[in-house]
Amino acid sequence: MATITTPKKAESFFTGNCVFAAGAPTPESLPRENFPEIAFIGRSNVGKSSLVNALTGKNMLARVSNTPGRTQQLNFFRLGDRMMLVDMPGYGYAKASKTAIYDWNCLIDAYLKDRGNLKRLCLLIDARHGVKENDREFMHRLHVYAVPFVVIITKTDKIKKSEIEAVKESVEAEIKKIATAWPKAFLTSAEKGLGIEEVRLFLAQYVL
Ligand SMILES: Nc1nc2c(ncn2[C@@H]2O[C@H](COP(=O)(O)OP(=O)(O)OP(=O)(O)O)[C@@H](O)[C@H]2O)c(=O)[nH]1
Ligand SMILES: [Mg+2]
Repeated sequence: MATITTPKKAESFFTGNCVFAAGAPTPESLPRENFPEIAFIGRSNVGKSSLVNALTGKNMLARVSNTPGRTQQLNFFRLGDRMMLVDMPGYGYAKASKTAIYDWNCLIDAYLKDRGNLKRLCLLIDARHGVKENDREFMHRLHVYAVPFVVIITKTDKIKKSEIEAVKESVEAEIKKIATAWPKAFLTSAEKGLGIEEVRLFLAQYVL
């Protein structure tokens, strides 16, 4: 099996030609293409769309917003003919209606339960907030559905340098209880470009 071992190669792997391929607001509209997929999920406003942009080096690819709950469908971005990156709608948006939460659950379940080409799910955690109860519930769901996932801590530029390691340790203490979680969490800042190389190197191995 080929491997990507240098940041330069991982960068060119992620930053090549990338296009919006499909948006899926309902289970029926999930695209049937069979490219290897990497998906991004987490609480509303955690920085999913920003991370997709940072990984691909394209600021305007996924829509970033100050308004939580902005991404409301699964957005599929195709990188050449290598893989898809999937920007998912977040959970925990305080103003979401009951119907919207029900629809979200149906869509997310449909995707997670039956996606043989999903190579790795990235679960994002905001460095300022750590793991919240709805993150725990979501991790439990991933465990039940046997979905392998990796935790990526976002917005590390928003906390003091001295606090970063403690956040990582507390997140890792949570995920080591879950069999389908990668035991180490990644520290990133999409804003400052921190940790992006490491995440690219890690993810590339699952799509080759
Ligand atoms: N300081 C800082 N701000 C960030 C970072 N990543 C994202 N943000 C900001 O956080 C806000 C939300 O970012 P998004 O990428 O839209 O978050 P999201 O998880 O896709 O949000 P929804 O789609 O609404 O669930 C925006 O104002 C971003 O500019 C980061 O690493 N550092
Ligand atoms: Mg988004």
